[in-house]
Formats: sequence, C-alpha cells, structure tokens
Amino acid sequence: MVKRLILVLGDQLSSGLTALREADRDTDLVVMAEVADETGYVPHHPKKIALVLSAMRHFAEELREDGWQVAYTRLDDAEASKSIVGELMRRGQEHGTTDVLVTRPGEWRLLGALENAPLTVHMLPDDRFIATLDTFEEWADGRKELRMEYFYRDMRRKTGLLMDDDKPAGGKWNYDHDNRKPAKEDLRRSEPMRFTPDEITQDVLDLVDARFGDNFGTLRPFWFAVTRTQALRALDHFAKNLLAGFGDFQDAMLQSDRFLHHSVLSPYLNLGLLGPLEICERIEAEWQKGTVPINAAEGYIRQIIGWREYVRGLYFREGPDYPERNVLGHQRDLPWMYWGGETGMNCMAHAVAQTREEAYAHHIQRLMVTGNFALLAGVDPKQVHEWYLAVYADAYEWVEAPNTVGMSQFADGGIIASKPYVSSGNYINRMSDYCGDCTYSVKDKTGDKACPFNLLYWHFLHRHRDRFSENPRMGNMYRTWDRMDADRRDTVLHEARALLARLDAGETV
Ligand code: FAD
Ligand code: DLZ
Ligand code: SF4
Repeated sequence: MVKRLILVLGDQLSSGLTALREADRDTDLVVMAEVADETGYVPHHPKKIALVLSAMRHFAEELREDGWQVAYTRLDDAEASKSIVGELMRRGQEHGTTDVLVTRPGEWRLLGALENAPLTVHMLPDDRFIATLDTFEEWADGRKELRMEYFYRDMRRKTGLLMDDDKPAGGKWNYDHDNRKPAKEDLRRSEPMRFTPDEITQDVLDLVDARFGDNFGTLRPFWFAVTRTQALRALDHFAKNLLAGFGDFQDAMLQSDRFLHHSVLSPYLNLGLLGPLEICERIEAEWQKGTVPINAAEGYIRQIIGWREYVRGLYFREGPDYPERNVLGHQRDLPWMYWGGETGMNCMAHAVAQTREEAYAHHIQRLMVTGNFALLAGVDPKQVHEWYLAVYADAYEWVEAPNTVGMSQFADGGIIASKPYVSSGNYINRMSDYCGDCTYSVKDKTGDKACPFNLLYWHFLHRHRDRFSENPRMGNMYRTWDRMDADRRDTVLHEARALLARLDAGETV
C-alpha cells in the first residue's frame, strides 16, 4: 500500500531535495515522468531534451539503488499521459492515493497546474538556493530601487564566501573593472570536460532523434554530464584548468573558441546535479590555494550567489505575467536568422550556429549579440523569451525569463537593468574577432556596408527618446546623437528603416 506520491521533476535531480528528505522510503512512491507537455512547451533544442531525460533516467536508477520505489514513465510508454498532473492521477489511481508531496517547481505554469490538480498536493520550499524566497522579499520590500550589487553583498555576508570577517577579501566587493579583456587564440586553453554517452544516454538519443529530430539544434555529438559524479568531475576540471582566466576574459568572444574560460556548469546546476554553495566553495578553495586570482574567483562567485539568486527572487516576486511584459511596445517577429536563416552578420551567424550545435552560448553572446540585436530591431520580447527558453540546455523559465525579458530586452521597464543593454558594432568589435570576417564594415556608420548594429543603435535611441533621454547613464549617448548634423541623422534613420523593412520582408540582412 502506497501512502503518498513523491513527485520529482526533471530539474529536481538532487538527493537532498526537500520532498525526498520528508518522504518515507518504506511507504511512499517516487513518481518521475517524461511527458509531452514538458518536452513540448517550447520547441526545446534536442540536446536539452536529451540532457534532461538522460539525467532523469540516471537519477531514477540512483534512487532505486538507494532503496526507493520509483514509478518512472518513459515518453514512449503506451499508457503515458501528456502531463505531469495526468501522470500523478494515473499513478494515484493505480496505488489508491491522492496525496502528493512535491518540492515547489521553478515555474509559474507548473505551479498553477499542481495547485489546480484534483489531488491533495503538499508543496515544500526548494532550498537548493542560498536565499529563500522570503529572504529575497524581505530584502526587496521597501527599497526604492533594486540593485543586484547590494543583494550580492548580503549573500557574501550570509555565506562568508571571500570574506575577511565582515570585510570583502582583497578589500573590494567587486573586481569587474579588471574583467574586460578581449581574448587571443590560445591552443593550450582547455575545453570543457566531455563525457561519452553510456547505454542509457544512447537510448535517449535514439528516442530524441526519432521524436524531436525536426527541432532546431544538432543532437550529436552529445557530451554533457548526465550524473552528479560526472558533473563533479566537470567542476573539478573547470576549477583546475579554466577558472584562472575567467575574470579577465569573461566578456570576450572568439570565433575559434566557443567556451573560452566559461564553466558550462549551468546545465548541471539548474538540473540539481550540483549545488550553488558547493561550487562556490570549490572556487574559493582554489583562490585560497593561490592558484587563481581574486578577480576570477570573485567574478565567478558573483554570478552564482549574486545574479543567479537575484533573478530567481525577482521572477517569483514579479509574478506569472512577467514573461508577457513589453513596456517598449516592440512587435516585430523574431527574424528567421535566429533559427539558422542566412545572414551576412558574422557575429549573429556565429552565435546562432554555435547555439544550434552546442545548445550553449556564453553570457556576452546571449546579451550583446543575439539579445542586443533583438532589442535594437524591436522584436516582440515574448518571441525572444521563447527562443532563449527553447535553444539553451540550461534554460528554465525562472532563470531565463528575467535574463531575457528583463536584463536583455528591458521589457520589464528597468526592474533588472538600470539601462538597456544596447551597443553599436564597436562593442562587439572590441570584445571579439567577428568583425574582420563580416560582410558588413563595423567602421561604416552609413552606406551599403554599414554594420546593422550601428544603424539600429541610433534608431533605437531615437524612437525611445522620451523614455531614455533623462536616464543619467544614457545622457552621453543622446548628446553624441544630438551633435551629429541633421542630414547625417536623417540618413542614419532612413537606412535603419530600410534595414528593418528588409527584415520584415524576410530578406537576408
Ligand atoms: P559561466 O560564465 O561559467 O558562469 C558561471 C555560472 O554563473 C553559470 O553557470 C550560471 O549558473 C551563473 N550565471 C552567470 N550569469 C548568470 C545570470 N545572468 N543569471 C543567472 N545565473 C548566471 N542562465 C541560465 O542558467 N539559464 C538560462 O536560461 C539563461 N538565459 C539567459 C538569457 C539571456 C538573454 C542572457 C543574457 C543570459 C542568460 N543566462 C541564463 C545567464 C548566463 O548567460 C548563463 O548562466 C551562462 O552563459 C551559462 O554558461 P556557463 O555555465 O558557462 O556560465
Ligand atoms: C525541461 C524538461 C523537459 C524537456 N522534459 C521534462 C520531462 O519530461 N519531465 C519532467 O519532469 N521535467 C521535464 N523538464 C523540466 C521541467 O520543464 C521543469 O521541471 C519545469 O520547467 C520547472 O522548472
Ligand atoms: Fe557583427 Fe557588425 Fe561586426 Fe558584422 S560588423 S560582425 S554585424 S558587429
């Protein structure tokens, strides 16, 4: 006789999950389900689906070895229903119970489905984060303006990471100032650790190939870690071989190196195979041993205990309508080049091609190439959000939506970013080697060869003048625009409009 169903979702693959901690191995049944609603709410990249399903299957095996009873539904099980709630109902009927224990899901959609299910669902907090949602609310309540930097300092104090008593180690909270170097090709630089698919993963790859072969994205070669043991090896490899350069080259982009000094740990962290604190402690230990500089360790730790925690707090604070926001009123359809359509823009072609092959792009590629272009071109932020949610292996709405809708598209009106992340081609040229091989010229501000970022940058500032001209961080940009002679401004706007018309007509840009 089963007393309760313990639901473990695809991104809850942690043995210390609150639902598992509270459950009883002898009387409760763990329910895990591969279902069409989860594999299909956006056209996920095949590598992402394979990663989630393979990691789920491995985790179910580990739970069984650990003495749990697990009812695991595979996507191709004939009697499987479409949804998580459907599977809970089916398992409940089989075992004569309607009681469900679950750790709070990381998405409003699933949260709503569970709350409205004809089951008795007991929800526990997800404590795989450093800040609870209540802590975040307490921190945010009553503040006129929310800024990540101050939240981050609280998290440093709370965890004691990189602290000398109550002072930041090295004397500064933030070493970002040192982190703006472009990278050069370096044949000695390590690659992220790659893993050979085992039999379980091979089965999943065949299934994904058959069912999702038409989704955007290349399935093979598949090299992601799919177990905690493998993810720990990937962390160790990063900490020993790549972390030292993380700070210096955090914003750099190189055609020949897709990963540079980035960790590619977000897919594992977001699935629950690794925890944020254990990662940061490992990073801090390298700094204490003297193998990495402070700007690398601090920069990395800030991303995890700062940004990652901060965006989660905001996602839940802002509510379920967050992905629908569109304060700039942008309505353009996402250009075809995002799905691999032809483009003469080398930076965009590279970012999209790498996304197709790896289900990965690093932060600056997401923010300052694909995100920047969508914002400048006035693309509907909901479409941009659904693209990011689909194409990256680490994408779950709680982390993706604030980054896309807020940080990258400014569609929340400035809750996350104090000014829009827009730039002309100059920034991309400074931080990458894309421009030398482009059909456009980054130096040209107007004319046939003018870099589209140059034209659209001014068009963006011009069309949103009412909103941004008073922003103290944007005054310089408007002053530069206003200093241009009127004919030149007309030419820029005219050419920008022509470029947007070509995009709308589906022509190659
Ligand atoms: P590294 O560069 O090695 O960084 C270390 C870790 O810090 C990451 O693994 C990640 O866990 C964390 N981190 C860094 N920046 C952020 C951030 N802004 N928000 C939250 N965590 C951060 N990250 C996701 O995990 N999932 C997403 O769906 C996602 N969507 C994004 C969409 C846009 C438009 C932008 C601009 C950023 C997005 N990010 C997202 C943040 C960031 O780009 C990725 O976390 C990072 O690229 C993951 O690669 P990495 O593990 O090599 O990161
Ligand atoms: C992303 C994903 C995919 C592709 N498939 C499944 C699945 O079949 N079963 C499941 O339990 N979870 C899956 N997930 C992860 C969920 O979408 C995730 O739990 C929610 O988005 C909440 O973050
Ligand atoms: Fe991108 Fe412009 Fe540089 Fe071409 S010239 S790679 S479009 S920034």
